[in-house]
Amino acid sequence: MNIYRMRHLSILILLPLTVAADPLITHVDGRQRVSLNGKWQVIVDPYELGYYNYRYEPDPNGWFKNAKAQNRWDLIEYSFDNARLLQVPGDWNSQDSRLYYYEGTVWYKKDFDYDLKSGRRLFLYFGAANYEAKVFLNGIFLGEHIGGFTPFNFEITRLVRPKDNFIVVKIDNKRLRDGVPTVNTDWWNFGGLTRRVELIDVPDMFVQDYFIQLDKGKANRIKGWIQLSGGGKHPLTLSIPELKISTLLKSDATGRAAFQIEAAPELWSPDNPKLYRVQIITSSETLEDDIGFRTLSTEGYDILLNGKSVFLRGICIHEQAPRGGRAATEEHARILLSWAKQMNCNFVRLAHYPHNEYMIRLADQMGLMVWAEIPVYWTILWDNPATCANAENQLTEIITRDKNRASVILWSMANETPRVKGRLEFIRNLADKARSLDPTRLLTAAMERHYLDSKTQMIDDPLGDHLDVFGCNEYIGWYDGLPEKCDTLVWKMKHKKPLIISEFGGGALQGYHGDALTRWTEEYQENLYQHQVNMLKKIPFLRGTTPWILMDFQSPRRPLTGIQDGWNRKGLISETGQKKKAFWIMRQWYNEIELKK
Ligand code: GCB
Repeated sequence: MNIYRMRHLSILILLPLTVAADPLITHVDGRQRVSLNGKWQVIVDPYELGYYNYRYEPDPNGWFKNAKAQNRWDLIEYSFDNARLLQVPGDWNSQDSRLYYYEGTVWYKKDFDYDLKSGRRLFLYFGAANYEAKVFLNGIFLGEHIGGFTPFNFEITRLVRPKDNFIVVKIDNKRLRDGVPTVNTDWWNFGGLTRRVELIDVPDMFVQDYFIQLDKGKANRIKGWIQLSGGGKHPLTLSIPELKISTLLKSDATGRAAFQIEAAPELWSPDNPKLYRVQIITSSETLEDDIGFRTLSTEGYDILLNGKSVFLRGICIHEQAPRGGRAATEEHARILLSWAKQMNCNFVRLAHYPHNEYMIRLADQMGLMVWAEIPVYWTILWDNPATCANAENQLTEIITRDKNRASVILWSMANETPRVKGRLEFIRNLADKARSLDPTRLLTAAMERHYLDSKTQMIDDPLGDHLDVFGCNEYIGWYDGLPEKCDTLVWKMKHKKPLIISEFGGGALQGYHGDALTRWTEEYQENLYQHQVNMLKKIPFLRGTTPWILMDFQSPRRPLTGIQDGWNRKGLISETGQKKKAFWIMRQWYNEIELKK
């Protein structure tokens, strides 16, 4: 493959070229692996001194060489041995107060030994690194990855040695106008190795990836494919013991085995989050995963889960850890999703980018449906082909990672994008890509409450033509009038498609009390939610809501003065875990909806 040739070339000329990651290995938890989490040595490098020389050309003796002085007179201006330590997974901003608002390059280094047995291959896997990562092993460039929220891996079979390996990663979280997201967002741009790092040890021929779900709309047919690494015709077995399925398959010349199997699984739903142990057995390994089966479709205004209309009792969630920093651990995921359960949710919108795989796995187990999203947020450079390719790549990576999770019901293409030239083509291209990779899920985007014209006051966005579900953000009572405005509105939609109010809400500082007209008090927020709920109850085609947002989150758009103090205060729960009054309004409404089911 040309990637290998390019890598070889880059070793020869010693200058890092652009090299993409190797095809993603999915379901890393099911593999033989060794964690590289823990303390990494880091050097902060705002001028990218470790990468460019003084003519701003890539330096073949950059810091990825991990050079050490051999003599007293050697001039080497950096040393990982004397560097600071940071915890991985974790962002750098929340771990060192000097880096609180730092955006730029940080070099990470970790040593390891590894005894790779013959007949095995080794991959270096990153759950995510925000935003651009250049990865080196033993001084040699492996490749780079762009995009802060999706996994990537590099094969290191031929480069790894039994002792004294060192990985160096240059991570740069500078915001870029042509990036995805772009420079302007309402969340903090946490930098670093924000998710786990692992060595994945697989046999020569291994199960690269698989898609095992119910056929679209068919509750009695499991359909999909298994992809082996490399091509070639090999026998393999797909087995689901509990369903008494054991099907012999054979891969084709490309290493892919497509199948469809008649079956009658118990269906996954929030009330019954049933998962089946699925086994893929080849001559060299048995890979096991827990997979749920359910159908999804829309009919007019309805979202049908397993053929029945469902109301999505949801909440938006940022990947924000309580008390600060990027949520990085399974424990963080459990805390956030348990709060959603306490509110009686059956649905979560994981805004505004792909969240940690822990979230999706737990949602599968806890019975929470998921809206998964990519950071095509606000004012992306719609006409820039590289921006488009970047968004498409992030979408592909997240669908690749999560396509076997029953909890994921919606892929969201974008959030609050302006109706400008190029935007429609950009997002339509993403929707086409999503459908080609995964024909089973519904597609949506969070749009806005724009009227077709002021006379009819009919809500419209041409983007809705290309999606299955219409997501609409609105801030009536906060940015848009006072809470009473909710009482005066009549909702009309051009699209006869299910509507989700994908955001509404307002800010409150937990513990700050006053009357219902005083901004930032819990009482204002509570009153706003009361008016919102009364309005929402009257929208006949509403099929779900995800208020903004579960917990307060860090955002540089929220001035470091007084109440907000660097935090978006629209959470129903404070960053210290205290519930605000509005939390109980939502809980009560969701209880009522559930009782009426
Ligand atoms: C929005 C955005 C969200 C913001 C929120 C706010 O419409 O989608 O990312 O954080 O408003 O609080 O203003």
